[in-house]
Amino acid sequence: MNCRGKTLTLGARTHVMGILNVTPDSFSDGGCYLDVQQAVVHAKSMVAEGATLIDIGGESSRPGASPVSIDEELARVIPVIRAIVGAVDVLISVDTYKSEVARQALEAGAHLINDITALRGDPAMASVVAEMEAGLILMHIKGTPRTMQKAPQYDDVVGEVYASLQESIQTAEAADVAAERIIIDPGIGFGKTAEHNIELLKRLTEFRSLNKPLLIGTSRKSFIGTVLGLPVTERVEGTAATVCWAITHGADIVRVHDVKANVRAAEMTDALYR
Ligand code: 8Y4
Repeated sequence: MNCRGKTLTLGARTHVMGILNVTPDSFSDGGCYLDVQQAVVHAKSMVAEGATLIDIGGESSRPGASPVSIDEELARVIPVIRAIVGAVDVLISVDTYKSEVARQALEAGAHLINDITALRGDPAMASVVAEMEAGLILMHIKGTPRTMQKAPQYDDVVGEVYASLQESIQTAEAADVAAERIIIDPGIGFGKTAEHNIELLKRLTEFRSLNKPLLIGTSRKSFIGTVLGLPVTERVEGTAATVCWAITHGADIVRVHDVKANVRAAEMTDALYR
């Protein structure tokens, strides 16, 4: 897969995407030198631990989180992208559903857009990604980050997520996003109960017939806390178990906070499975 001139080789190994926190200190709206330097240090350390992609996000996608303005998101994310593109030699994805943030992020050197609305958040997103020849992650969400965990219900969670992703793929390709630059993601934790998340993972192989690379994000999520009865700080091993499972059921990329532990788990699983 080629994203803005940079190649990601899929199939031979699992790729680990490291999550970069870009939450500015409470007295600034982003771009502060110390915040940017801290982000660069974190990105470099994740690359040293084996991450081959870095996901940069300027708006919290956590349950109940409120949206931030375009200007605030740009102020947080653009200085960090510029600094990281010059500091590490891996793919940079930007977690945004806003087309103007996406355009400026790609101009600043990012390679792909991680759209947690799968093109349902901003009607201009697909054309920006197409024009810029960027990669596109289409993630399923039921509702919005603010509303998604208010008693989500499905008749058939796998069927509904599959159909929704299929529609988003059609939207992307109709807007001339290259078919080979699209990655799909069932959106673990986004408008799903613990039981829904577990069913999606049990039946993960069913997503293979969409014929797109598959990304899975389970890292530290609450369904792991529900199963193990552990707080967010104690979910590394539970996360690693889901990473191994996801790899053996079709995942190409895993999005994680704890890069070192999950790269080790992924490399070992690749040696057994691939
Ligand atoms: C602790 C800290 C516990 C953070 C949970 C969380 C995904 C994603 C997120 C995902 C894709 C998160 C932006 C949620 N999850 N993008 N983003 N796939 N593509 N929660 O699963 O990390 S944020």
